[in-house]
Amino acid sequence: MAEIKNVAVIGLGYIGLPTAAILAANGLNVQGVDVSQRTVDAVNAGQVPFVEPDLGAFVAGAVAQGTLYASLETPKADAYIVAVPTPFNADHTADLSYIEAAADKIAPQLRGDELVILESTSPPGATEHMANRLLAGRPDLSLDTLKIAHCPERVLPGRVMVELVTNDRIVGGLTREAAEAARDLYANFCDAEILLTDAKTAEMAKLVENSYRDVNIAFANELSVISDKIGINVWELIKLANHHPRVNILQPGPGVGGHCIAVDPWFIVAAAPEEAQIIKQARVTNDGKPNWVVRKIEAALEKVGPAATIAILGLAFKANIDDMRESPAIGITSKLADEFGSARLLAVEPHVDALPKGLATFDNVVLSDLESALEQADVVLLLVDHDAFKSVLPSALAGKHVVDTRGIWTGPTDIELEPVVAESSSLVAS
Ligand code: SAJ
Repeated sequence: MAEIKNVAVIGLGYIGLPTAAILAANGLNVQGVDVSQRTVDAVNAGQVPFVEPDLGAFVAGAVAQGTLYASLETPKADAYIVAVPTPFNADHTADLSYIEAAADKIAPQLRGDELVILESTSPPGATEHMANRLLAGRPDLSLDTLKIAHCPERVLPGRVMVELVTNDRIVGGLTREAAEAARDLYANFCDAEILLTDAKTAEMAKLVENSYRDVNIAFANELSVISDKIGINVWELIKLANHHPRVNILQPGPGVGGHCIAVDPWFIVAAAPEEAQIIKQARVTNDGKPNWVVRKIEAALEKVGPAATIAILGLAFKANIDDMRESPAIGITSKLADEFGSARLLAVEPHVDALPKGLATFDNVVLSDLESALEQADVVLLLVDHDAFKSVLPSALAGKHVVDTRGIWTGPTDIELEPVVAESSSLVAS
């Protein structure tokens, strides 16, 4: 195949746009494609429609240089990178309709020797499914010349522009030639190892990485529920256990959010429902944690009365970002608003200036600033460990009922031991 000069990136979201921008910054001609006119216009104006450090400078630079251009239409190109959403259906199976739609637009543009990469996190077999869809649209072509590969993204939101360069990558080809062509394309910007395998193993590797984290967070969440029941501080417990050279327990929280870890394990469960027992239980455990938090607030309201004011600190799915997708904090807040109609909920989220749609419909929820929420609250519920909350003084919490789901105020502490009565004489052999 001739050298790749023109790349089309389909889907200009959290992964597609950074990938398009970094390829363009490394000398390739990149056309970004999106179904949203708003996204296309923003990119062509050199702007980024969401928050991601350093991405703005990459996009503005590439657009100004003329190496990045966005449009609604899928062009002819030497290589295609498909980075569209793969949400799950109500039964937890993957919805591949966005991948199918992208393939249907690519097929008519193919000459026959292009590289087509699926980057979207996908269930095992999705790359083959995309290939079949392309070939159904173009029965005149075949995998003898067309190169199809899967190259899952592994970047952490908030560090995308760094991790695109520094993270090792896995490339799975439907053929060896496809894997090698994809490796050469990613080598334009990736300084780390690029490891070749087959497409299904690459699909599973991505799902397994996120499931590994989900299972380990579930272990921490289970420990937090057990510790609460037997009356010990879970953060102190984990800190101590992690002193063992081969133990590294993660941190409990109010549940697992984001668009990856709370979603991807279900693709494995759907592929092997009988076999994926631990992976499925981890999802159930983590999805059950928000309800446990709601019950903690119910217990607090039994003490302070139903007409209490509750300060809810944090709505994002994790610390120091504005992303609320699949955030357990949103689910917990709406459940509280729904179940405890006489309570007043003051939601504090320093990274946004309006309540998300799901919460704006409740009369008893308002967005508040930290100081006034703490001042008025009878109950303080900490859901996200934003830096802004770490400096809250103990005096601001005095006399209030505190539920700290992230352990930023309540642990790990230096536990006060019972004073040891020095009966030393009896221990010394006389
Ligand atoms: N969480 C805990 N306790 C912990 C760690 C995380 O409760 O000890 C919670 C967070 O609060 C959050 C959720 O888990 O609600 C997920 O956060 P995260 O920081 O673990 O992960 P994401 O979703 O931001 O990004 C993950 C990353 N995957 C892994 O670390 C294996 C990232 O590398 C992937 O690229 C990304 O998913 C993705 O796109 O798949």
